[in-house]
Amino acid sequence: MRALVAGLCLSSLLAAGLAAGLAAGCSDAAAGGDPLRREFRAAYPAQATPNGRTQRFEIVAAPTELPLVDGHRIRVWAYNGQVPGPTLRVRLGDTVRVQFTNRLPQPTTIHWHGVRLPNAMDGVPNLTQPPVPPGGSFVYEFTPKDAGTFWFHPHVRSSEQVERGLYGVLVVEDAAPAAFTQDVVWVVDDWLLDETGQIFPQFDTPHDLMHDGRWGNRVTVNGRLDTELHVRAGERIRLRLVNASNGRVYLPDFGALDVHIIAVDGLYAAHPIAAAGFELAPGNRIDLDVAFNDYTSARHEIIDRFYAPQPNRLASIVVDGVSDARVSFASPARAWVPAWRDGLRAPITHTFRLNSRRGGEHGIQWTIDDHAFAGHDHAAPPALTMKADRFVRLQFVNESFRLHPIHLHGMFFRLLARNGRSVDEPFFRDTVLMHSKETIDIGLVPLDVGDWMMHCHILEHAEAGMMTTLRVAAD
Ligand SMILES: [Cu+2]
Repeated sequence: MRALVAGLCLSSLLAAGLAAGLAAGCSDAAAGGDPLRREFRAAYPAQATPNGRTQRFEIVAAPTELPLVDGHRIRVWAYNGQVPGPTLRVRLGDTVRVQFTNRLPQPTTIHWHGVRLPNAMDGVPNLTQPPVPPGGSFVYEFTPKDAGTFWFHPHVRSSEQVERGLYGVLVVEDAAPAAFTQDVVWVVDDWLLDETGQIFPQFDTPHDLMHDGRWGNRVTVNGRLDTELHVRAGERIRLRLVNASNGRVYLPDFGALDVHIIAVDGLYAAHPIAAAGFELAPGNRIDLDVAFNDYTSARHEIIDRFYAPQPNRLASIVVDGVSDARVSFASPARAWVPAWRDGLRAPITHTFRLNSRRGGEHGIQWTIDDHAFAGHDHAAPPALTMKADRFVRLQFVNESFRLHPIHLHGMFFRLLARNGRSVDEPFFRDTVLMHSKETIDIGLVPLDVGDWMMHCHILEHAEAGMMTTLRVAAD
């Protein structure tokens, strides 16, 4: 209701002039008279709305051996003995309580990627919590503010720990979920296996650091080369794709299937979007609405075409038989997403320059504004302080030739422009892929106070310095 009133106010301001609009009681103190802030409205809520129910989970990180990829046994590090780790499913309003135990030979943490939560639960070592030592434990507890597809992974030596198999999915269902006939999670990952079929044991190699991180020689969905989803004609499913790779970007091709993106990085889009052409960078998620209206049996191969000369088969969808279900419902993709057409007229709050140089323990460092982040930098002042509840325009200049999927913790943003040309993405993101030598502009209204990481989600680049802290200060 509040959003509707704000919308009417905005149009009446435009139609009737400022004085009339203010006289009608449309001034919004929190917006500070800023039309871009006003346009944000309550695109996503400032506060969680707990329903009083707590969902308790136990997660143990430990080395194990599992039949993965083509089914042979691979030594991995896993959450609860699974790769991918468990999918934690909760309803919007539930409180998530995770009793975490570290049985790895290294310290670790769990970061809840994309979840807007209290800063102390964000899982960043030495910034929001001490690392959990081997044998140690930690309790994560938070109430998600958004329904959607999120994932979790370590934020300590992540280029090694994620690559060894530590990642899982957090699905926050709507309070009243749409009537999809199936709700399926596909975690996409690649593996660099050596000649013995085990995980190549050198991490952060000079090759990986100088290029786009560690790209594997096997591409799997849910840890397997042979993932198949069976559906019946007439079904309409929700398919949640998560890219858990260290560095690889995917461009999924669904062939003749009727596929629409309904959510990106957790949050619903303003309307369903054709799925073709979406670059799923490390950290990104897309939720797909797939309708099987063709009543002939068929086998559909889902192919990654990001690197055109070497397409990768991701998984298959097999349509067989006819469903009794009669599914007809409106797409849940109908969120309020500000267009921010005037976003590029707002002053640039800060321009971040991304580049590399020789030096550091790996021989190459990845830098933001000529600074390579090191662990002890958590004590240093943040790169930028933003005021909560104010529109901010950030610009990123990729001065390098490599890819950089830039991820912000604790907030969502809208992509405003690539290379100065405005883009119209009807959705928020928490991760955006920057191409070689590209400049992007993003707009956001940070809501959650605290120190939040911003880093490249190519984990080797982050490990070699492409990481920094943004502070959101109370207004
Ligand atoms: Cu990068």
